[in-house]
Amino acid sequence: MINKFIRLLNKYDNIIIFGHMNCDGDCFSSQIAMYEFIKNNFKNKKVYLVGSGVEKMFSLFFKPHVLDDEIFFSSLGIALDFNEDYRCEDQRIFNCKELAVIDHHNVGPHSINNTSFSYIDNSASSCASLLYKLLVKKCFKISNMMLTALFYGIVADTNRFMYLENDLRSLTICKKLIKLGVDYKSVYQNISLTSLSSFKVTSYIYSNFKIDNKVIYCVVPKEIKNAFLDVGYIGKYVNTLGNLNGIEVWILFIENDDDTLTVEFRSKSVGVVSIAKKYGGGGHNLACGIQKINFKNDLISNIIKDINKVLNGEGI
Ligand SMILES: [Mn+2]
Repeated sequence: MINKFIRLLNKYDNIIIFGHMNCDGDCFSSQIAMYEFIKNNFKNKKVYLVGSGVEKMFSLFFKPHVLDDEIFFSSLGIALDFNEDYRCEDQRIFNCKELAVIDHHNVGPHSINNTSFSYIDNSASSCASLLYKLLVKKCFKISNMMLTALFYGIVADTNRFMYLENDLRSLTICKKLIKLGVDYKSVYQNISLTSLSSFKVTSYIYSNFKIDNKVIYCVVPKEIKNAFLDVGYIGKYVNTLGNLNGIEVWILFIENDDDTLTVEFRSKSVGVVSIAKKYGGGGHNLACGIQKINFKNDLISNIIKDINKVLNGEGI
């Protein structure tokens, strides 16, 4: 497989590396690792990395490149950490002469076709682990930055090895990467960095939660939501409430501009999706929600009452 990839690289003087929209740690790390690989093993080629990247990672690695439109037409494009066309952040990928795709997501209905090289393995925990298997070989020059990026990608996509699924290989890979000299402390420090807005949202939730028996919840008013639009969907902060000892269910109520509520439910072990469904929502047993519900005075207290009933083994 590596020979086919190298033959493809050899055909081009210009190579551009693409990532997906809402670039994440694995995607940007994979782009960095691929850039380093090509730069260090193909001295006569021009290689570029495009997209937004992940800002907090710039101090550890470098910023993406800004390119004029013309160069794409004579370039090889490499898509990393996505395989569906609409997921590519820089749609100029489709001006490239040929494409290679390396990804660990399921092949979707909009998967890029007509690729000259495709390495998709959805059993891998990260795109970075695929790049390790493909590129880290004795015959190549492998820079320390490339190794650090591969380690970063695996740690980011497994959420620090919490989501290994069936991919224990990524643990073995990380052990090898640390033996090869990766400064894992600097990676962990960088991964833990958070933005001021994110910090403020978290601190709002920590200062305004309420507890009712084994249920903890917080209401986020629209003024707070609108003051921190840059953090994205506030509902993803629901797990801020999930670690308190003795708590079984944690809920975030988010007020929308039209005075409706969006609700995120999480539960340690007792299924609560029946309650989400009762109020017009749905999802999984332990992670569910309501997209939109009219905000009436007693709504929140009714939902909390229902959660307590379910926790006590009563019907709702
Ligand atoms: Mn990924």
